[in-house]
Amino acid sequence: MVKEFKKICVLGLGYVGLPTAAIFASRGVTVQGVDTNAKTVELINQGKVHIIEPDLDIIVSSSVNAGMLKAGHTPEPADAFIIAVPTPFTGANKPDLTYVQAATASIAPVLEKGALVIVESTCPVGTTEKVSGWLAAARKDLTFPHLAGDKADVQVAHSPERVLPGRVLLELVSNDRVIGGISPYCAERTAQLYKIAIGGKCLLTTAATAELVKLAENAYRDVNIAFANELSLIADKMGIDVWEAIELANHHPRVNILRPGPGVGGHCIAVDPWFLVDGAPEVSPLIQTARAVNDAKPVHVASQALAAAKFSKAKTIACLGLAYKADIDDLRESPAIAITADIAESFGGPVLVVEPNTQDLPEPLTEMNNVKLVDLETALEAAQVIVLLTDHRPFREMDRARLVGKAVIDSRGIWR
Ligand code: SAJ
Repeated sequence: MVKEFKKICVLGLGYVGLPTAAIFASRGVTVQGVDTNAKTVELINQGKVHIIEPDLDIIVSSSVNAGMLKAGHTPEPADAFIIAVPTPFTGANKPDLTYVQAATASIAPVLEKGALVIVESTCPVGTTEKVSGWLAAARKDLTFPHLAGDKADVQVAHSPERVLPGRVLLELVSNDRVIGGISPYCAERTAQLYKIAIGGKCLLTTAATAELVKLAENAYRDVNIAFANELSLIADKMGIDVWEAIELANHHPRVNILRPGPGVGGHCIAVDPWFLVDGAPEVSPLIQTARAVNDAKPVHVASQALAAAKFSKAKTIACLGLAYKADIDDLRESPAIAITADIAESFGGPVLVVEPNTQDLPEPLTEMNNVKLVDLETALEAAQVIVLLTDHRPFREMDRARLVGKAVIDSRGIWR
């Protein structure tokens, strides 16, 4: 008889794990969330959240209050385990699987026959098979699908998250899911679980294909953003408004150029293409070049700001926005931080930072004594150069007359 999913365990209560845990809990599944961060666990058990994401606070507090979601540090036995921990990259652009390995090790002792293990973390091709191997090495009393196929005691699959920060709860439920099993039954079983919570289609394939699909999606976006960023440099050189040019080009029925920006940030698009490159460095020149183009954009924006400050003999510069994109609090890999640090280092004078979604400056800005976090009003009052780095709502909606007489570097094209 097929085992029901009465209790699941979600490992990693971050931008993906916490919404996933809360959605399952809201659908009547008992959920244990596991995180290594004591503060995160404590906050969630109080029904509170540690990240800004629309409606997440409501669904977490109601699930915790209903007794369906509780957080802890060590996994308990469950019918399914969803691994949603970070997969960062090292300084040499190599994937770092330490967190996935630690999460796998933590569930091995509590695995029971019939359990399902899903890797949701974005990972290099071959990782899910490794997870199955690591579990097999730790539990000689159970069989695993990389050796036993459909007949294995434990099922292992990859189902990459594809949700867009800022729209996570909506996309979690409505996006189609790619589900890759180490064996076909692993994929079927995973689809049975997700169907409890999601309305999108479940598209079944192998674990390795699902891993490649996820990486391809983010590399595709990175390459397309690189095109827009390169175009912005070309247009700047020619004295042409890139935003107008793109708007006009996009009237063509088969052209859809993305938006140039200060560079690519976040934990996904700036990272995942490297996982593809790492797997096939000799045949991925386009993806590598796109990374280089996007990584060079922050240097360009910082030099534009410094040139404007020199030209206008500015005493104070304001940098608006630190998050990697609009209306979220995520600062990971944010080009805005690197740009602000570059400006502060070369300028020497006061650099006022406005970031409505954070209370504290992140490193390395904390160590720079000419950088200060202030409110929008103070920045607009004091600065002669305004550098727009993140298109947060308060910046989009502010009175543009406040910019008159100032040098403006609008890296997102919101004040045209
Ligand atoms: N960006 C531009 N120009 C654009 C679009 C984005 O400069 O036209 C920049 C943003 O400012 C940001 C970065 O790119 O710095 C990434 O932002 P994003 O909104 O494109 O993507 P993420 O990183 O927030 O989420 C992506 C999504 N992937 C795709 O759209 C293919 C999301 O669906 C994935 O689930 C997520 O990565 C992930 O977790 O992998």
